[in-house]
Amino acid sequence: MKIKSVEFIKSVTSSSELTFTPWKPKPEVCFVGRSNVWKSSILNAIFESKSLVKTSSKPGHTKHANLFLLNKKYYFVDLPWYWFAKVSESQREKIDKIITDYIAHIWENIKKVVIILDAKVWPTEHDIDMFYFLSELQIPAVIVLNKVDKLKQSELAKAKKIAKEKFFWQTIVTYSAKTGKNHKELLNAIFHLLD
Ligand SMILES: Nc1nc2c(ncn2[C@@H]2O[C@H](COP(=O)(O)OP(=O)(O)OP(=O)(O)O)[C@@H](O)[C@H]2O)c(=O)[nH]1
Ligand SMILES: [Mg+2]
Repeated sequence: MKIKSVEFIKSVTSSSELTFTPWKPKPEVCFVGRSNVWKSSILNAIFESKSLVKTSSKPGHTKHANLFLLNKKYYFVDLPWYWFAKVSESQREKIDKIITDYIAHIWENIKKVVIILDAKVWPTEHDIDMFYFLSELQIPAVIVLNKVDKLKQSELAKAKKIAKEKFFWQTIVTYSAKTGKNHKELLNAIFHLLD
């Protein structure tokens, strides 16, 4: 898939904005994960852009659903983190509601959700909860084990084995946003059967 154009379309800042869908239905791919797993940075890498998607060295940055139109054909959506330890329970619930309401509202258009994990951290209950939520809606997931440049071969093999057990039957891609390792594999997994 050649990236010909990417446009920022809008930010959905609260669930109340989802009572109608102001954007034209197109196939969507959403990106989710705990805070600071480099969701926004991976989107920039896919878009071949350095700064279109806002990133921050301060964890907990992305708080809205940010929609981008790719090749005038697909929406790629940077969703907020579903887990960040350093926030109040009410803030966490508010963000959780944006993610789950967004996915539940647009589910018919969502072709895939890319769940990004830090390969050094075993899948947490929050990752698994998201996976089951998607399974109930019959939305396929692509599991990305990011930051693999930090792992030894044996650690990587173990991380893959555990991910396979936890996210059975889903596509798993090992990746490094830092080195670009397996970028092609990531694109193949995302764009496979998207139309
Ligand atoms: N060294 C290095 N740093 C990176 C890379 N990718 C992301 N970062 C840094 O990691 C930090 C977090 O990246 P983000 O992409 O904002 O992470 P996120 O998962 O979107 O985080 P939230 O929006 O908080 O959920 C930023 O300071 C990035 O600049 C990379 O490939 N190499
Ligand atoms: Mg982000």
